Parts: sequence; C-alpha cells; structure tokens
Amino acid sequence: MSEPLVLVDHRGAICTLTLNRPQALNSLTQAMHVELMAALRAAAANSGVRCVVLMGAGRGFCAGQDLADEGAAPAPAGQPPTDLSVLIERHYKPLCLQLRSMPVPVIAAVNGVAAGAGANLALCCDLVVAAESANFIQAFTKIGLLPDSGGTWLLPRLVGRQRALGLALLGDKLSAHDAEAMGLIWKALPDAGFQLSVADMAAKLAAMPVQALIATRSAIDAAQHLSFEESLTLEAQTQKKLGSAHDYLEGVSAFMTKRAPVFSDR
Ligand code: T3D
Repeated sequence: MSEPLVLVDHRGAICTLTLNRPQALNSLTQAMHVELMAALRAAAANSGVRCVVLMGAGRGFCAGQDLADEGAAPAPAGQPPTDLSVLIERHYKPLCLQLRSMPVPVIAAVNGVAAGAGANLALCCDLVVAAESANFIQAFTKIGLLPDSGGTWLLPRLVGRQRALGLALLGDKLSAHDAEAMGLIWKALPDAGFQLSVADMAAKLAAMPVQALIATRSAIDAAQHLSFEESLTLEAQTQKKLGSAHDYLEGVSAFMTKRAPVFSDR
C-alpha cells in the first residue's frame, strides 16, 4: 500500500493534517487534493475536533501546484492548451472555501517553504505561524501565472496594495520574520520547539469557546464589506446568539466562582 498523501493525527481535540509528499516539497497533485478535502470534511464533521493544524512533512510546507501533475503541466506545442481553470474550479476553489469556513479554528503551521498556492493556502487559514527558517514565495508570476488560491483577494487585505504588488510581481522569497513584520502572518517562531509551540497554541484554541471563535472570524470577514453601522448590528445579532449558548453561561459562571471554564459547544 502506498503512503497516504495526507497524514491525519488526532490528539485529544486537535486534528493535525500533514501534507505528505516531502520529496516534491508537498506540492499538490489531484490525488492529494482529494485526500486533503476528505480529511478537512471529516474534521469538520467530527464534534470531538476543536482545532485543526495544517503542516507539511519534511523540509517544506507546500510548493504549490505540482507542475508535472496531470491537468497542470503545459500542453506540448501543437496540442490544445491546458485549461488551468479546470483544476482551480475542481480543487483549489473548494479547498480555499473549505479552509475559510471550517467550524473550528485552523492553524497553518508553516514548517518550511510555502510557495505559490502553498503560500496562499496557508493564508486561507485562521492563524498562520511559521518556523523562522521558513519562507513565503508568491511564485506565480515567475512561471507566467497570477496569484491564485485567493492570493489576489488575501494579499492586499492582509498587507495593503503596495506590499501585495511587491510580493506578487517580484515573487521574491519573504522570510518568516519579514512576513510577521508586515502582518502577512501571525508569528515567526523559533525552529527549535516549533512543533511544541504549535501544539500549545492549538491546545489553547481547542480549550476556548469554539463557537465564539468562529463567530469572531465570520464577523471580522463580513466587516470587510459592511458599513460601521452594519457591523454594529451584526455584532448585536451574533452576541444575541452566543449569549444564549451554554459556553456563555459556563464562561461567566467560571469567572464568578474563580474556576477554570470547561467549554463544550461546537
Ligand atoms: O493548476 C495550475 O497549475 C494552476 C494553479 C497554480 C497554483 C500554483 O501553485 S503555481 C506555482 C507552483 N509552484 C512553483 O512554481 C514553485 C516551484 N518550486 C520552487 O520554486 C522551488 O522548489 C522552491 C523555491 C519552492 C524550493 O526550492 P529548493 O531549492 O529548496 O528545492 P528544489 O530543489 O527546487 O525542490 C525540491 C524537489 O521538489 C525537486 O525535485 P527533485 O529535483 O529533487 O526531484 C523539485 O522539482 C520538487 N518541486 C518543488 N516544487 C515543485 C516540485 N515538483 C513539482 N511541482 C512543484 N511545484
């Protein structure tokens, strides 16, 4: 039996998904897309999972599309051109949407190079942390493409138009520290103990009121296209819903009685 292309590890309430083609820096094939999507859907449907971690096996996080895989490799001269929109509609778009709508927080643990779609899939996650030796490359223009997997939407929103254009047009390597400094990612963390730091962060999120975390993400995302007044209304409506949930009762009761809360809603 061949090795799974995505390793799935459950530890308590944390589900870690590891892209597993280290010999090709975990670049994405269609087969890998199928496994990754299935693993994300399974984690979403499992009420015991309260946080997902996405990482890569070996020295890379993900080098984007496998440029030799069927459907991506340019057609030989004289043949009809490869239609890259097919792969995007079939795999990348559903994957990006799945990552952005998971019912639990998703951490991208960027353990090594994240290039092309690999970089932007990380940016689709809720919190992006990177080992300080990792780097991010908007590699698309180097091969005659534009940033996909949400790159044209995510980059200007995360770092502003000028930096988005600098990253996308030049396609240079960006260190984890520079990525943190410009607000592209949450944190660059020391290589030594990276996995432990990620596990601590995942454990912290998993112990938090997950519905409140996801409602916070949704409201922050929605606010990108709402007026201030509309955001205030959305906050009120969402707070009404959260305020009637068990976790609110638990949070306040734990605070009042000076004990640690045990959150369980999902
Ligand atoms: O469907 C569509 O095509 C549209 C969607 C597009 C989305 C995209 O992601 S487009 C962008 C695709 N990605 C790239 O262009 C990045 C290509 N890779 C690189 O530029 C470099 O590998 C890195 C800068 C990421 C890392 O460089 P380095 O020197 O650390 O490693 P390496 O030696 O280049 O790579 C190691 C192996 O991984 C190597 O294989 P080998 O020679 O040891 O057998 C290399 O060929 C392989 N590899 C790396 N990236 C890819 C890949 N194989 C296939 N596809 C890749 N993207």
